[in-house]
Amino acid sequence: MAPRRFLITAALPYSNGRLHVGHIAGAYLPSDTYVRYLRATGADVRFICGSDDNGVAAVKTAREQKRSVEELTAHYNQSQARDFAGLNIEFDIFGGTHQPGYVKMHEKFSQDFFLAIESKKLFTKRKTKQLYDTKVEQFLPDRFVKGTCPHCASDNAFGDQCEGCGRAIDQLSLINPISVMTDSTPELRETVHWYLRLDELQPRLAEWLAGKKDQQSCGAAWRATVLNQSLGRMEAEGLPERAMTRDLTWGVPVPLDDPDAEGKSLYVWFDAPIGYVSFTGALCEQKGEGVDAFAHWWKDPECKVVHFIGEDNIVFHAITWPAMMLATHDSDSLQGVKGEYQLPHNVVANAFVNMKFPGKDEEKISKSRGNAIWIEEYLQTFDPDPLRYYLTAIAPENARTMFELDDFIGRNNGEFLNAFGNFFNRTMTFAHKYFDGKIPSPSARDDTDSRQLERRREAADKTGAELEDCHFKAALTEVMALARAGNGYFDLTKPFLTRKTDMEACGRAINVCFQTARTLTTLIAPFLPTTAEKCATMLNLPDDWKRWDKAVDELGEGHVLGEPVILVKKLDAKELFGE
Ligand code: B3M
Ligand code: ZN
Repeated sequence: MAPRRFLITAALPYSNGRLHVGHIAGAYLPSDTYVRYLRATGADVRFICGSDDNGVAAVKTAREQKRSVEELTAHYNQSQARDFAGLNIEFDIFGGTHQPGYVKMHEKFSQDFFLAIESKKLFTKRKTKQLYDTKVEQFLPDRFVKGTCPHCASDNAFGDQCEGCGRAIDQLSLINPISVMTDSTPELRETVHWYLRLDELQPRLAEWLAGKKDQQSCGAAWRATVLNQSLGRMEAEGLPERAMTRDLTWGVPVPLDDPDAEGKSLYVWFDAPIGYVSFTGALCEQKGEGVDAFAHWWKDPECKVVHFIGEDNIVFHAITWPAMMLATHDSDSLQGVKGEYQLPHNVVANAFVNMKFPGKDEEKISKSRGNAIWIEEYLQTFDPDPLRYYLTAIAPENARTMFELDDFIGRNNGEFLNAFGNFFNRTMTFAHKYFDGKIPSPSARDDTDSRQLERRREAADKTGAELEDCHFKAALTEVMALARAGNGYFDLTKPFLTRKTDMEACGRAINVCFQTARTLTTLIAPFLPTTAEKCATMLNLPDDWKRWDKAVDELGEGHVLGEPVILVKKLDAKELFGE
């Protein structure tokens, strides 16, 4: 049987800033964990990411910092790539929609996509009025205008989206619009844009989304927040057409031989998701398969496409992007037939993580408040795994959660070190002291032993089932429960006493502890790859130790162990914040 096939994407970070813990908790850590797990089950997976360079935000930041947009986006593209590597978030490719080496292919994919939709007559070209800043003589697309949200009255609304309620915004509906370039009140001028016929596509999109409510396999039913923000809103408010072009010279040029298209680019939310596809093409080329091999991942119903994103990206991944793909189809299939772009199997969105520092209130992570923990700074002092552990333990899968400094330290020292680290530590120490660094004989196991061994299988099954459904927090809880059960078994069988009275019973217990440790090594690997490597080296496991179906294999009597190392270090809050 052919292995299961997945194309996994993590939201393309805007290349106008550094990454903080909130970004990692949102899209990157869960996707990396999922990919590691899928590979452990033998699936064929490609994991795609890269920077989103064509945004208006980059133009704005470059302008503020008086550098070219090319220079700014290249700088952050590289800094983000370093942060991901430092956290062991291992994409198969980290491209960039405007980076040298990618931009040409990306433009081609984006323009072809635009033309495919145009040929299906699913764009309307229309004259419209748009806000214009007379001081800089420029139209003000998207985030270049700020104002009050017409839906929720938040003052934190931009010309594309409201930060308060997350709704997509038509800039002309903003109350009291202000140009962010000059802080002046813009005037209305006429321009021309191409609008995607979301209204026309709505009935099929709604039917497709409704089917996601009771999806059964991998990723199971879609998360409620994703369905609410897509299907729910669509049913409540209907879908208006949306402009897919901008008056902006930075970005992918509109590929039409039409004087009205001059000086215009594709909307960043049009080209950004196509980045997933163009980077797949670039990866195929790098692997010597040729660009066209991208279709094996994108245009084949046998491959499942899963997008990992933060909550503010839901509308674009669950409505706009599927609508774009549908708009290119010849068939009337809801999903796409072979040879057509396949709509996402799942869109996995996390909520935000707020920050809470000792003696301060919980607040949203923000650069201006200076309350972010930057990955670059974190990695100067710490290993990746304490952060990976904590961000999974507090994963904001259904609602916002809080990154609390004391809790971060406490969970590492009190929970991970105590349960997981100590179990390995005491088991290894025992074997080296009393059994010559080898696995002792299982001799005749009793019920307690069998129950503990059975417990391993249950843990592997439950952890796997939770991971299949993208319940990462629950999956980690299962792994930790097995570590605690291992400690419970150790305490109950008391090898530290039996070693003086009954060496056979002592060896039997230590043997079962090692079988448990072996299982824990495979189960923790998707979450904490560095820790798992250390475990595997200590246990001297065969090369295929990551395979999920090997997780409950037993280590034989006499198996030679590696040297014990410290698995989990005690952390001190002062190291991170120098209080
Ligand atoms: N650049 C994400 C953001 O809001 C946006 C994602 C694009 S994914 C195609 O940071
Ligand atoms: Zn709002």
